[in-house]
Amino acid sequence: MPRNRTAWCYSFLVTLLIKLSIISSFSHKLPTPPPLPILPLPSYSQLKWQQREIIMFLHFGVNTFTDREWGTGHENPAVFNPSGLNTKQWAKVAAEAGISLMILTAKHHDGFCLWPSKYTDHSVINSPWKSGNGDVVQEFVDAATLQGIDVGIYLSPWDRHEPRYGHDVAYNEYYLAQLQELLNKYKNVREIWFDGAKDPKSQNVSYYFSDWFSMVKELQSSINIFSDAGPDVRWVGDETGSADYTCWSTINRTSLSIGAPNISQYLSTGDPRGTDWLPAECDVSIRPGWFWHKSESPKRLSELLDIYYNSVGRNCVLLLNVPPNTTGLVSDDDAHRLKEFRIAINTIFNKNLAEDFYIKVSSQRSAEFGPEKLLDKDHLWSYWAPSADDGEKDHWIEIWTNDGGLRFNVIRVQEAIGLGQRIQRHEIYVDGKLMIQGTTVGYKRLHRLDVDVVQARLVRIKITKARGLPLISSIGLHFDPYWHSKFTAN
Ligand code: FUL
Repeated sequence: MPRNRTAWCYSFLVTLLIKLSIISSFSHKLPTPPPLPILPLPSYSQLKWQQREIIMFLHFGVNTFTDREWGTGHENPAVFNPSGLNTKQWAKVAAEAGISLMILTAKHHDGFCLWPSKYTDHSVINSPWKSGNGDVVQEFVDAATLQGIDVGIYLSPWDRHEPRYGHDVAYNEYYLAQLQELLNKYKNVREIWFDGAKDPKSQNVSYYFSDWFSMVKELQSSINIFSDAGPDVRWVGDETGSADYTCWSTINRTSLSIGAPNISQYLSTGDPRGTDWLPAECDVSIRPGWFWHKSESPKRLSELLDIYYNSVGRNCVLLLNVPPNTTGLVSDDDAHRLKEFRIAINTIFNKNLAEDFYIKVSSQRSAEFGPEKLLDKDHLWSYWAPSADDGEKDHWIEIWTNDGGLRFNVIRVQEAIGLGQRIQRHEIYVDGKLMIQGTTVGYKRLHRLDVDVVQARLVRIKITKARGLPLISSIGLHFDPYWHSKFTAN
């Protein structure tokens, strides 16, 4: 072989080897990108809100002292006189219950302001509490911050005290002035609550929601605005703490208007074809009323757990109202019940029984999207993704044990909602028997089985209908010792 030909072959081989090693280093080291999202998507603030799961409402004001639910607006500010108001106790109770956001009624329908608003004299200024020098909102914000808890504010649009109510421009200017006052004075407000209620006799009063919402976002951009129609968080459509069995975080905002009748069902289910990400919040009180009344007592633990399964377990955030009493404290009964509630949730969910077993999936997109992602602690950005072209009609996950040792009565499924809500239908089989015919999943779906406990070898979660490929961030099998189903296992 001539010399120059040998040299050419040698250099060709070297180049080929270099190229091959570059290609193989690419194909071995670089991860597969995540799949494309399916719109609409949550905002950063909406994701943070969703992860809170349970937040606390505090209804407090003149009604606490007059034993009413809706004040007339003619209350004498002198009635507001808590003998031992201690917002640190509120925050401590909340912290012990694992709450990360508390929302206070700065003004309810009676118009009485818990902060010294310069735009009205119907406020703490004219109450005997701290000789008119107090500010409940400030004390609330300080105490929450000290406990590392975020704050939210409820400012009722319906104001039964203010004479400008019903005079559209004048009243909207007044309302907007108070909104600015609050959001300038109290920083880092994470949720603002716009109640759609109006005086039944003056339904044609206009609330300038667009002006209010724009002003809110201008003053505090990371806040979530709650109303019947969002724009960040929607009302679930009832006050029982329960969402529909099917609950989408997506909806069409154009089909909603604040305070409108006949939209409750749409609010409760959301809409798989919705173009807006607008997740639902379930508001309910720990007691029959929103305000504290001596004659009332807190719901039983079993009722609170039902509420949890029907709200958090159906892709919503639970806003649980715990009203301070006339002393200005969360009453012992409520604090005790809340603590029991937190202990129960931890007892049920701190242990994921699926962790001890073998997980098999129908397919996987690549090494980065395998079944082990279903069991880690990241419930948003670490997820199992099936392969796009696995030829299977349904995508499924199986949890296996060899010895019949799966003993549980709750199944948890979570979607990677950062890439959109997708699952429309799913089925769960236990040892081949169809136990659950489910619909939506969303951030979190909890199924309590109709048996007290199941002893099984195989659990199969089958996704039968989805908008695109399902992306599942977490699954869990749990045992709920508080659950007594109507049926008994055979
Ligand atoms: C309703 C109000 O009328 C109730 O008093 C309570 O504040 C509840 C959360 O919203 O619309």
